[in-house]
Amino acid sequence: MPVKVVMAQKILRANEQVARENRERLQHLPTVNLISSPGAGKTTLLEKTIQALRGELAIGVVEGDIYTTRDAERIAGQGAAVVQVNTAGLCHLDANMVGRALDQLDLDSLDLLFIENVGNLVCPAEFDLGEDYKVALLSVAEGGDKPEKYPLVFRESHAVVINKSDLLPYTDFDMNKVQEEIRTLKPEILIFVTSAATGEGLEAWCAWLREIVRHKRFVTG
Ligand SMILES: Nc1nc2c(ncn2[C@@H]2O[C@H](COP(=O)(O)OP(=O)(O)OP(=O)(O)O)[C@@H](O)[C@H]2O)c(=O)[nH]1
Ligand SMILES: [Mg+2]
Repeated sequence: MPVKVVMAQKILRANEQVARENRERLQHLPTVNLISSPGAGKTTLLEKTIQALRGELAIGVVEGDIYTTRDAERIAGQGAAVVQVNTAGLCHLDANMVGRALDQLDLDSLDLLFIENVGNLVCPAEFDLGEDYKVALLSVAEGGDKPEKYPLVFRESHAVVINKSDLLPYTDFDMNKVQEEIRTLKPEILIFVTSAATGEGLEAWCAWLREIVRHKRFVTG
């Protein structure tokens, strides 16, 4: 129906304007937008990342959730600055919601900002929030067909974290094949293989985070 298409374009155009304003506000703060299906391990990875970088990088988190504050409580439990955004039924964060969350954070006191998007592999990929990097998380327990079935999020992402590697022996997830399929969608994408449960692969992930912090400091002075 043509009316629906026009509405969607209007919504996305309005979002782009606010995303630009967010990007301006975040010009000195590297920002990573984490996107995955529900339960792939976004919050657990964030908890482990905050622990690993404690004393080194001041991390803030904007927590997107449809209704609850459970993830924000987990992040606050790690001592990081956190703002909860409840989307009240919406399946993704938009730039306006993130802008209001930024009002609640002391951006100058942070070295790195994460946005945990609402658990959903489809809608969040469409919305620019003003972040520097989208990172898609895929857990081995979800099945290896997800990159081909939900290509947009992988094409839009700078990096992919394949999480729950500790569960590989119990699944039919073919690590080489899935990585090939991801690289077919986006050849230059970075791929990290992690277990947020055991800590496997977190060093390489944290090394990349240190790198993007250094890079933005270098670029923006
Ligand atoms: N075995 C294993 N379990 C994990 C791993 N990472 C997360 N989990 C578990 O997976 C479940 C979901 O993890 P969360 O971190 O809450 O996932 P999420 O992506 O934040 O979920 P939503 O916010 O609901 O979308 C929890 O029971 C975690 O303990 C992992 O690497 N290995
Ligand atoms: Mg979560």
